[in-house]
Amino acid sequence: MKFYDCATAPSPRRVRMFIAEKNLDIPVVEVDLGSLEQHSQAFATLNPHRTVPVLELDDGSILTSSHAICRYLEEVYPQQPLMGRNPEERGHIADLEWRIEQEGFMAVGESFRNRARSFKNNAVTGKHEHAQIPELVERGRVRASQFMQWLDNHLAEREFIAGDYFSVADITAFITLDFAKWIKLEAPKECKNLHRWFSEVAKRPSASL
Ligand SMILES: N[C@@H](CCC(=O)N[C@@H](CS)C(=O)NCC(=O)O)C(=O)O
Repeated sequence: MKFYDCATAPSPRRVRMFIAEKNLDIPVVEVDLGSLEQHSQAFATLNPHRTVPVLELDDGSILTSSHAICRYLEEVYPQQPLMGRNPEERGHIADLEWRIEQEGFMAVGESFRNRARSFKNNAVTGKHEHAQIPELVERGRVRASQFMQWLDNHLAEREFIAGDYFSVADITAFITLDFAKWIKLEAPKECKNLHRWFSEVAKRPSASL
């Protein structure tokens, strides 16, 4: 197995945290998005979607999205489960992660990619050019703020996002809040539950990766 990572990007970080929480040792290949290595012939041949993370399996096939990679690793290494211990937990965690990804991560990404000059004609990942839409910069920020308010309320009655145990939903939300700093967005001080939860997750060794 080989994990194609990028130390500076949020989606691979999600997988990095997941791998660390499970104490797995998977060989890493660093991909330099800064020098646009994702568009090199070698990388585009491996992953035509031109994104990281990628997990290359021992049979040579690849997985190209963080959710699928985590799902696969959870199946192969069921110890220290992060995606639920029974069908109910698995269902709730999948539901929560979908919301965090759609309403948090995608909102931040939309705001970031439609503003940063380096993405002028690449507002969407991949080989096709897409112009930025300036209106999405503010809309993404508003959506991300609304997401933070929702998460703060959600955490009022829970230690972690899925309940009293750490799960992949915490990983996805944690990297989303750090990603939000790229658009200079932080949770308001009044979001006390969110701050309490964030500093708890930040203490985990996996959070420093
Ligand atoms: N849904 C995918 C998103 C992957 C993705 O967009 N990765 C970004 C880094 S966070 C990337 O590779 N970007 C390449 C580019 O901007 O050209 C996942 O969660 O793995």
